[in-house]
Amino acid sequence: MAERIPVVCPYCGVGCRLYVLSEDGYPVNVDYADDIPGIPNEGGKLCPKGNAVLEYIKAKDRLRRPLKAKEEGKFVEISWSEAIKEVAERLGSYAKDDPNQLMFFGSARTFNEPNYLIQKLARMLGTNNVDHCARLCHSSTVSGLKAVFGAGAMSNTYRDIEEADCIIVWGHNYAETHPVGFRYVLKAKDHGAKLIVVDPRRTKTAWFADLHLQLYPGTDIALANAMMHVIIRENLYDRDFVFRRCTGFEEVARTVEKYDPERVEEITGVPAGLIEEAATTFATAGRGVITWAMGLTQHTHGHDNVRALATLSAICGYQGREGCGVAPMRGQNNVQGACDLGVLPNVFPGYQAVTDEERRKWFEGFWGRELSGEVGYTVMEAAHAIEKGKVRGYYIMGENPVISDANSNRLLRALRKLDFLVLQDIVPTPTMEFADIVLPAAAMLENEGSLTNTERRVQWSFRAIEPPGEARPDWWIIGEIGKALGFDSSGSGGFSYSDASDVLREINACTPQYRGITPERLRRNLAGIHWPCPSEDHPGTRFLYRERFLTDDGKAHLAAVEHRGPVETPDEEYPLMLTTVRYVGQYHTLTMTGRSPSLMKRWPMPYVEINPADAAKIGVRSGEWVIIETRRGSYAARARVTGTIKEGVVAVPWHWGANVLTNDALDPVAKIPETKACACRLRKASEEEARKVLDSLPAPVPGGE
Ligand SMILES: Nc1nc2c(c(=O)[nH]1)N[C@H]1C(S)=C(S)[C@@H](COP(=O)(O)OP(=O)(O)OC[C@H]3O[C@@H](n4cnc5c(=O)[nH]c(N)nc54)[C@H](O)[C@@H]3O)O[C@H]1N2
Ligand SMILES: Nc1nc2c(c(=O)[nH]1)N[C@H]1C(S)=C(S)[C@@H](COP(=O)(O)OP(=O)(O)OC[C@H]3O[C@@H](n4cnc5c(=O)[nH]c(N)nc54)[C@H](O)[C@@H]3O)O[C@H]1N2
Ligand code: SF4
Ligand SMILES: [Mo]
Repeated sequence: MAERIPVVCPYCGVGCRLYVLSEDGYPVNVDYADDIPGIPNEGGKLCPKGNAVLEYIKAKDRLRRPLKAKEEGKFVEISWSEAIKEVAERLGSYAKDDPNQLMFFGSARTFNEPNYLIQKLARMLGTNNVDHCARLCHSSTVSGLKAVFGAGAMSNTYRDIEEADCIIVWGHNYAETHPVGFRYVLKAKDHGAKLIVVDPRRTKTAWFADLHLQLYPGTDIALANAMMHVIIRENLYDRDFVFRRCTGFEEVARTVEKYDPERVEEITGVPAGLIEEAATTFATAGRGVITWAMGLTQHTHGHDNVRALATLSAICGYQGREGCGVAPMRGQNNVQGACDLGVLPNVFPGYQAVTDEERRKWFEGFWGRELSGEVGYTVMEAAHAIEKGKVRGYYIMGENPVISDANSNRLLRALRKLDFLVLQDIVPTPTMEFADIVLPAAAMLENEGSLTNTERRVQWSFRAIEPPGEARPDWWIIGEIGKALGFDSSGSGGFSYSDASDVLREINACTPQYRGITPERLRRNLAGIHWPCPSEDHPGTRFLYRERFLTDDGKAHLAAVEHRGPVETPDEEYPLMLTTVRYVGQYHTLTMTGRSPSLMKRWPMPYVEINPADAAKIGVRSGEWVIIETRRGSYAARARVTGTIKEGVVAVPWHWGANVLTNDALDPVAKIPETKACACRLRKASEEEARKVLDSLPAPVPGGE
């Protein structure tokens, strides 16, 4: 008789629950969690990726034993004790010389507990050089929302989306990238809510929209300012809320005055009448939510983009009550948790600044070590620091930068210069080619721990099956390295833990938002608990800012921001604007969905979306090959000629390696690269030419099925 073990889906930030049917540690099937009330995926619904979770788990090429490189890309198996000893010795020797030569990457793909431990390890070694993929994702949200509201997370939950009267989905292909979460939008529509979508493409999400604002990439601030212009001009803003709970309104009003819809139509390509209608619909709805994702954040002005939307939400008074709020939809299954637990170069767990002397002293007492107060490198800064010889050792737990970082040709050159790379993953990846030591991790379903979904909801996922070979839980691996480095005391100053629950108890003790979220409570309550949860008898928090914002003075700091476009705009040489997107059935760098036969069958390859007018100029038809070129690299894919994309814009999914094309220019505050807008050119190609381009690039699924 198979056991039904409750787990959390290992893919996206919706955090769907499902059961794994397990027989003696071997997975026989998945089952819907339709009998657990209150979970994010009501009724147990799953998307195609959730349904296919057992396929990658069983991949034949899973990592089973620690490996050591003999020469670049060739490995021999070694024992765990040899691997741990070597890693600890190397990390220790860099740390002795200068700890800032080291860079640590946490993982939004694994539990809270190992993420807590990796930042603790980095900090105890003396560096704040620790970051993770949130930098390529929602770092603009974290910094932008912190500036306006005092906290970087979703202010509400799915229930508020369902209860809203108007929802703006901004730069977010919600229906494809958070498919089960999109049900809450559809339920809101059932009770009459209006849906406004802001996207250069007519996406699956836009099919459901009442209004689709098809803007030109990188013009979001102009559009948001024009909407605020209309709302203020027509007196539709919430005077009382603005007066009582916000600062900075006058400057916003002055700034948006010049963004009249006619002028903004010229910048954005969105008809002025549509801008007026969207502004009026949103401001008069009564209860409004704005969701956003990568179309908004991945710009050199991502921080300002986010501040503009937060300001739009606040002037309408859409904060601190039911059916309202801002919902930046977090992408990875545990990216919220990795941020919460301090896998960021500027904060300890619970967003406590490393530069705040009092907080630093507290952690020095807690971990029993002197800690650095210098803000560390972000993901992209670390890659650039390798070029200058400043960073020499990388510890990567569960990231695949060779495919996911912007401007990958530049990254490849940097990685060749790196002295020492440890990679902790569940399968071989293109990044492994550069590794000196590879540590095999148990995958999510083979492991237990807590993770935090996009709604700040912390859930426990149980161990359902046996890991392959000698693969070990991520928390165990970091713990062994910590002990081998001599951090072996049994209290909070060491790395001696008996299980993941033990680590979570330490998190409870140092992370105010997680104080009451104990392993015992999570194991009992399968629907999870939303942080902040200050004590064990606290039920958790559905929405933030009921009475005050989390800024120093308790007010929302409205932001007046000016439009500025992407750093690279089309010109004669590169006449088109390129953006990069996702498919519902593929996930990121393909390490998991690329090993899922059912998903590969339905979503087998990338297509370049081209507007018919642009396609006609190069004489290309759907299905034919094109080569895309930017100032940084070349890529090839088959064309999909479609009127759903704006003229002058082309879109390509980045899952298969399109980051050779993208721009690694950074937002000055969020340090996010501009992966959603750069100049490109296209030409029609023969299959042979196209294959030649692709063969020169790292293959996303080495030796996969
Ligand atoms: N199936 C699937 N689901 C996923 C993922 C996945 O890889 N596959 N990844 C997860 C992760 S980590 C994340 S962060 C989320 C991302 O989720 P999304 O952000 O929804 O995903 P994207 O397709 O990258 O981008 C969203 C939209 O932004 C639009 N866009 C491009 N440029 C601009 C612009 O300048 N302005 C505006 N307003 N829109 C623009 C694109 O046309 C696209 O439709 O998805 C999560 N869910
Ligand atoms: N051009 C372009 N580039 C982008 C984006 C874009 O929209 N356009 N989006 C960006 C965004 S939003 C994100 S979030 C990043 C994602 O960038 P990455 O995080 O680098 O991408 P993933 O494929 O999710 O890589 C995670 C790695 O973790 C491994 N893994 C999975 N489970 C576990 C586990 O339990 N333990 C361990 N140790 N490893 C595990 C996987 O096999 C994989 O190698 O990419 C960014 N890159
Ligand atoms: S919506 Fe996200 S969490 Fe839910 S099944 Fe799909 S990938 Fe998994
Ligand atoms: Mo992401």
